[in-house]
Amino acid sequence: TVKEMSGEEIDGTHVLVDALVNQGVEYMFGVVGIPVIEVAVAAQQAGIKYVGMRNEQAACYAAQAIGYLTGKPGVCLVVSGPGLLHTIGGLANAQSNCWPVLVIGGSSDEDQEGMGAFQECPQVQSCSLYCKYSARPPRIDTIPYHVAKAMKCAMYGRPGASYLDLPGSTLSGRVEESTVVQFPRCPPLPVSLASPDLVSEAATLLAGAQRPLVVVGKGAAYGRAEEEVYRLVEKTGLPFLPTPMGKGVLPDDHPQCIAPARSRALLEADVDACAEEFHNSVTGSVALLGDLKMVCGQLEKAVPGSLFPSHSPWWSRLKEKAQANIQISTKLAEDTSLPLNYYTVFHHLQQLLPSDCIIVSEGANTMDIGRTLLLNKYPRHRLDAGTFGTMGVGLGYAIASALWARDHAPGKRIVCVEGDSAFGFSGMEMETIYRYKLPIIVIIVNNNGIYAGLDERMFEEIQEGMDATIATPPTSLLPNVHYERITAVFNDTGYYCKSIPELQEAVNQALREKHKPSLINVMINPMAQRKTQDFDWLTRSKL
Ligand code: TPP
Repeated sequence: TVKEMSGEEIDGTHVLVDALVNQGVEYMFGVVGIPVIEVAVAAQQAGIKYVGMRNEQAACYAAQAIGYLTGKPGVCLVVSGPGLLHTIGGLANAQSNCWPVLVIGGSSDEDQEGMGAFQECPQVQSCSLYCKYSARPPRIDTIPYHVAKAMKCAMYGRPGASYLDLPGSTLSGRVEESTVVQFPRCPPLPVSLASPDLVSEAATLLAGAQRPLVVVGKGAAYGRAEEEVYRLVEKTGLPFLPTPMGKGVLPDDHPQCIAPARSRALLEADVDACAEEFHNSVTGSVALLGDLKMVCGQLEKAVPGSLFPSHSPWWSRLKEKAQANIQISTKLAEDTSLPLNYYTVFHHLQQLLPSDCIIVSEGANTMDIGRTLLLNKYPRHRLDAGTFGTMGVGLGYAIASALWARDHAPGKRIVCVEGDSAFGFSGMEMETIYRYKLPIIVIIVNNNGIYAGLDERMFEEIQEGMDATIATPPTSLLPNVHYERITAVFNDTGYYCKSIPELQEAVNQALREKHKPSLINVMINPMAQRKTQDFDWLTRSKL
């Protein structure tokens, strides 16, 4: 632990770091400056793993991904004013995903408040909209209390974000060490069962349902309920549909996984189980509130076995649609003509990637089509734009995943599949990845634009003799950008692929290089599209 500073005194920085260690914080991500440099240094000295990032937003994404993977918040450490404001997107994303995170912001000295202090900003108020708990410890000796409370708020109930504001004067101020009382580590989350009457009611409802569906969300992954969900699904024979990050709670290739008929299943289902929110869009008949592990166990005991044998009409209807959809994407995937399309690229990536890799993904088409073709076998092995649909999360999530894998699952690979626009939001984190030698494979699916772009010839024609700001489509990015050459500034070589054999060689080589990052730039047809969707109601605005 941390030593006292001089004689009987200790400064606010070390009280803070002691409290973080005491609460079991393992990872800290941040961008340092006044007044938090000393916090990062003291944290490292105390054994907290510190990762210096290039932007606070990405640092906040990384810290919350650690929260998702471990159940314990990662810390994001930032400076006052703009540093803190850059984390707001991250805080909102964590709240939306229900992932625990603790942001710690330095702030201007208290005795200068209201006098135009350096980077002065109403930080506690700014964060309070996007946090479960946002506070400034009023005195050094109260820091441990507020750290304990911030950690508890991030983890208990519905997980989310906490913010603690530490003025420079508090961090550098000193108190007698004997006046500081450390708070005990936050006990594990209390869990509850659902009401037994409601469980029986739900079991009866399920037994009488015509078109039931289990929706497996990322809450099941976060709550480590994989075994209980598995037993419930296996016993009942119910079809299940994973949400994007619920993929892998049960393996995607499980015979009851109905993801290929996702739209039909959602459209026609009459009973949902394991839904995260009650009565939000449709008033549910029975709502079971409790810890998912416990409630699935209760429900499994209450329902009869083999409720939905595979020859029931509902199963036949879902399977027929799943078969048809698989056929369409297989046909698209077989088309290896150049330039490549999304389906061909993802079909081959699926063949090449190890089944236990963590897949991080963002983009629009890249993420949506990738989700259907890149299969997950294990829980918490897919991290993507999530509930809030946030672009820019990918590299931060990949960095957190790589650290987690290094410490808890050595040898596991992290593959970050990015749209070219999505990559741009946090692209400079490639330097972070190289600095910490994280063996992440970043694959950019490059279509020269947001959703779709233009080829070089069309782009030149459109801009010719025109004001570029009037002529260039807002969805366009510069065609044929060699993103792989970014690696040259880190003294490395990336991969530029236009065909499947080139992609295969690049991915295989990147997988062989187990101790270094790789960046693969795959060019696809700028006009490549998703297959047409039967039901637009899933994406259509209700207003
Ligand atoms: N800004 C943020 C922070 N989040 C967003 N979701 C958007 C903007 C709007 N948006 C949605 S997807 C996307 C953008 C900018 C990028 C899509 O392009 P790309 O990543 O290249 O993937 P593609 O669809 O081309 O495969």
